[in-house]
Amino acid sequence: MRLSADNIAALPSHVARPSYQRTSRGYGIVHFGIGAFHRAHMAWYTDLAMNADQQDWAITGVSLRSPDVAAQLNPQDGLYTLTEKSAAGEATRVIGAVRQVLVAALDREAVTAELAAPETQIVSFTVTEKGYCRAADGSLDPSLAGQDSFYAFVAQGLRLRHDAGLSGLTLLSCDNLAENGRQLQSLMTAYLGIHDPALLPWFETRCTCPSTMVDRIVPATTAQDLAQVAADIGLEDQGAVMTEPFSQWVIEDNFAARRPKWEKHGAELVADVRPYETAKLRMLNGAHSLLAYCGLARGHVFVHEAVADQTLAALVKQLMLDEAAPTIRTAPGQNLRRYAEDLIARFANPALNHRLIQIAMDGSQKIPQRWLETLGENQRAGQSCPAIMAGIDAWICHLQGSNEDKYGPVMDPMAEILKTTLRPVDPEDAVLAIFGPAGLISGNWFSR
Ligand code: CS2
Repeated sequence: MRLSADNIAALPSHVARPSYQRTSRGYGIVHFGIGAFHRAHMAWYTDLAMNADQQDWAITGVSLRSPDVAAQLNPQDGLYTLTEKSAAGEATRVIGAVRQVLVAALDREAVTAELAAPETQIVSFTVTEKGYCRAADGSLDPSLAGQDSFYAFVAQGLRLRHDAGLSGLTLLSCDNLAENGRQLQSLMTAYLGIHDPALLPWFETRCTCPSTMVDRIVPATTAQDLAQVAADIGLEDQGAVMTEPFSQWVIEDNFAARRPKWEKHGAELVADVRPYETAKLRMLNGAHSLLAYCGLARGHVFVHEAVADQTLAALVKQLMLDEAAPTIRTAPGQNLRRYAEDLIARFANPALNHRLIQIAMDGSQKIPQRWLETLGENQRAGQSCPAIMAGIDAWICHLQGSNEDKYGPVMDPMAEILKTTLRPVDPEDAVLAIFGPAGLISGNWFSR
């Protein structure tokens, strides 16, 4: 039997659950990209807020194309379990904040109607780096941002809100991009400039795009995880997510309309997200990608195995402390040495089974903000970055198929072009060929 509103009361007592009356709460958020990360992060914070005193913040999740999450959650009335795992044990909680999942490709009108509903205040995104449809230089690529992209839905929803005299929306990016809010604002502006220029003044004055730093490690759920959850809760839960106890969310305090009081539940509202976001991208995500490519090259499968390898642990510390940290302008009280120690401890979590191959995907989209900004800043200061260069070397081997026997084809929107461009080359030449001023991806990393 599947978990649902009808049987939630019968769950074993160790499973925490929403204490609020779900059906009496209204909707307030539309979220694009309702994968495991959103369910373990923003939906979890929102559920905690609703469990306390925050009222009408139920989430409509949207998948752009895949019907999978809708099939997992809709028969369960949007309910799913979140299990926090560490060496100390496990804790499971049912999350009630998500109430429905729409598949945009199948139900265009319903998605637009949710965006245009008077009660909607926030439209948020975890669409991954490639979901922003950016060209090589980071600007909007109109050939990628078509009618099936989130831009088209949001533009239509905003147009309807404008015409109905409703409030603007907060567009909240929760993806691992540098200054994700600022990027979203300029990409959305570019989209409207092409498709609905008359809406631009309203968008600029009534909508906001705060930047956020999001952090929680959420490995893809496996069949074994689902079997364990079923055994633990006595019901089948196809939407279950696994994560670590740690979570962090730093949000620029710049909302167009109302918002839940997430800060009462651990989120930090700040004037400037950049110091946190830069540290997170360059240190956590930078180290993750290094562990992924170098770890796969050394035969490891999981992050905790790779970080237990002394050679890799030394390389990761070198990247974080010698290469990335000197490039980060910290906020008062931010201690990068302690941050690095905490990250190593999180990576070592033996209960998560976070696969290196999951992190290795989409390198072309991740590497600029994870490694290249560090590399560029060090180059300008006359410093070399041996750890990052080792990572690039391992990435090139990965692109050339070194892990394909074990894991199948390279997953990257640029896999083909990178594979053919990168016949065995020196890492420095490769960086220039891919990311240099006339490179395949963004230029100017080294002259900025
Ligand atoms: C990871 C991130 O898959 C990846 O590329 O580096 O998803 C990472 O686990 C999160 O950003 C942690 O907050």
